Amino acid sequence: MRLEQTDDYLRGLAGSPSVAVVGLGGAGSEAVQDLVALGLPGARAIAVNTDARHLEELRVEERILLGQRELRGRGSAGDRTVVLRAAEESREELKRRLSRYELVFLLAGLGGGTGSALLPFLARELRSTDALPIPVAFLPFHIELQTNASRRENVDATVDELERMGGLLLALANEKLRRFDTLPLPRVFRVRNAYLHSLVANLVDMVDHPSQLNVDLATLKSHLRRSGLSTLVIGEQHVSETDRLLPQALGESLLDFRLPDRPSALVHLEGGANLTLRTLGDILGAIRTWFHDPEELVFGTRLRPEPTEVVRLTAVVGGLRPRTVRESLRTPARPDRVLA
Ligand SMILES: Nc1nc2c(ncn2[C@@H]2O[C@H](COP(=O)(O)OP(=O)(O)OP(=O)(O)O)[C@@H](O)[C@H]2O)c(=O)[nH]1
Ligand SMILES: [Mg+2]
Repeated sequence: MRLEQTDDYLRGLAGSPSVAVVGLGGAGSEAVQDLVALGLPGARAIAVNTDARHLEELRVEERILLGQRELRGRGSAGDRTVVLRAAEESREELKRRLSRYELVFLLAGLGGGTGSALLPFLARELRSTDALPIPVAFLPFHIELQTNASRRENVDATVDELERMGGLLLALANEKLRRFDTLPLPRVFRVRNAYLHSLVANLVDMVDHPSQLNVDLATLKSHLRRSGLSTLVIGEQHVSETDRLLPQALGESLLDFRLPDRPSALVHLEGGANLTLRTLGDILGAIRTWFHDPEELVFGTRLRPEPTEVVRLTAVVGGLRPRTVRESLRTPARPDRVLA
């Protein structure tokens, strides 16, 4: 390459990673709509469903109706097998349409037919492409499962498959929303979707902007390849109270996961221009202690040009132990307690 071509070449390469948020089935698609309303600049919003009426009502950029011949747009009636047949038929087209993005968030509420079947199916298909699929599963309230064995088996099978696949899994437990039980249900779902919005925004932001100690998409992918089943921990704290950054982030998490004694972690810290090296060192030291000297700790940081008193944490935490829904029904996930 001639030297004067380098600038053009770099400009072509250095664009932000392309992102898609893809809703699978009813609950997943509604959540995508909420995410977009909260603002995800540049991300493509897509809904996939077997239910034409539900698709029609959504405000998203792209809609995909699956199994048109077999199901005639009337939904799956909770039957995962027909959804899988429909997906199998459209396998190549789905893969082609979704693998053009670098980060693909796949959202589904577990328990029905469409989302539960498509989530592991598409996550697996996309793993053989350059796209990084990130499954987001909404786990039903315990009460929904305790009274319905077939639904429970449905959820269990899907979670099991996702956990065996490894990689980054964001399992948002409705049960953890019980702490907002003075609100009506639609508002509770909006609280959850706002939290999911922060998870998505933090992750995209981490790999998007160059940092002083850089974590890019390639760093994330190689960390995930080594870390098995992983999740995301996010939090914010005043610079004078950063020792509470990780405990608070874990305690407030709406995600369901079980930490091992010594997880692996990719930790990204963002602060203001005034964030000192000593504070960064203290935060990292605290994280090390919390994670009992982790198996692997990859660290990145970015200082904003302006001063601010807030430090923001984004951590991809790996080496998680699988947690079956059956087990989580007996003992609700409390990652804060696991380490106590
Ligand atoms: N509508 C809706 N349901 C939610 C939400 N969060 C979780 N759910 C639950 O998501 C689960 C799956 O429901 P749907 O998304 O309607 O199911 P589906 O994937 O469209 O599957 P089928 O309609 O059976 O083909 C149910 O247990 C819902 O109670 C949400 O934000 N909106
Ligand atoms: Mg549906």
